[in-house]
Amino acid sequence: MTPAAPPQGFRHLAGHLDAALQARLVREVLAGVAASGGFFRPHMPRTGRPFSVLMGNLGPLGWVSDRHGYRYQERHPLTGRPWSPMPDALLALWRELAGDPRPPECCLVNWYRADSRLGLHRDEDEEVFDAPILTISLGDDAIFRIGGLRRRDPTWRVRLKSGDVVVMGGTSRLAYHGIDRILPDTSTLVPDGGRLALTLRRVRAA
Ligand code: MD3
Ligand code: FE
Repeated sequence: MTPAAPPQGFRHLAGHLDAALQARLVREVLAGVAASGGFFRPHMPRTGRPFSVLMGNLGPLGWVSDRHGYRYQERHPLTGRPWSPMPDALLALWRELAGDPRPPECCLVNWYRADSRLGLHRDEDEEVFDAPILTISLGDDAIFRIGGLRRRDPTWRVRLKSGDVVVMGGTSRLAYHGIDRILPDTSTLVPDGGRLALTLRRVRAA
């Protein structure tokens, strides 16, 4: 069964970013990721299984996953370099849409190719859950799935397109969600193809 609507606090702003801003974000985000050491492939803590998604981070804290667990850290796991700063355009979107006076501390950059997926999970490695999560989709379309607070709750599917912004506040902040699949070659925005998802999070209280 599919619920009539996604959880309270979920907002899908379709087509929020114009083509020029999308192109600027791709350029600035890829330059920032390259400067700290490039994309890395995370691994699942218990099994060591590699993610099919490549990751990078921008901002003071970056999310990483390896045999030791999931965590936020200040440096790239392979180069030890600090993450590059978040582009101003991302901070401006947060100010416009997040409704929280504190800036985001992490922009996780997920790079999906044709066969990449992200299984159903909750974002719960942060120390605070009172700020929303904001996600920007760039490049190929994706089938996004969002459910409720329990893994077995019914889920709801949304097709995310380049330039869409999703805000997860309220109840939806801790809802199960994932990316079922990418629709390859539906966009030419990303130079090497695929989809970039930029996920902005507040990690710490102060
Ligand atoms: C709903 N990323 O990085 S974005 C993630 O497209 C993540 O890369 C997906 O899930 C992506 O953790 C989905 C939308 C998203 C992000 C965080 C959420 C939806 C969310 C947190 C709570 C509920
Ligand atoms: Fe997530």
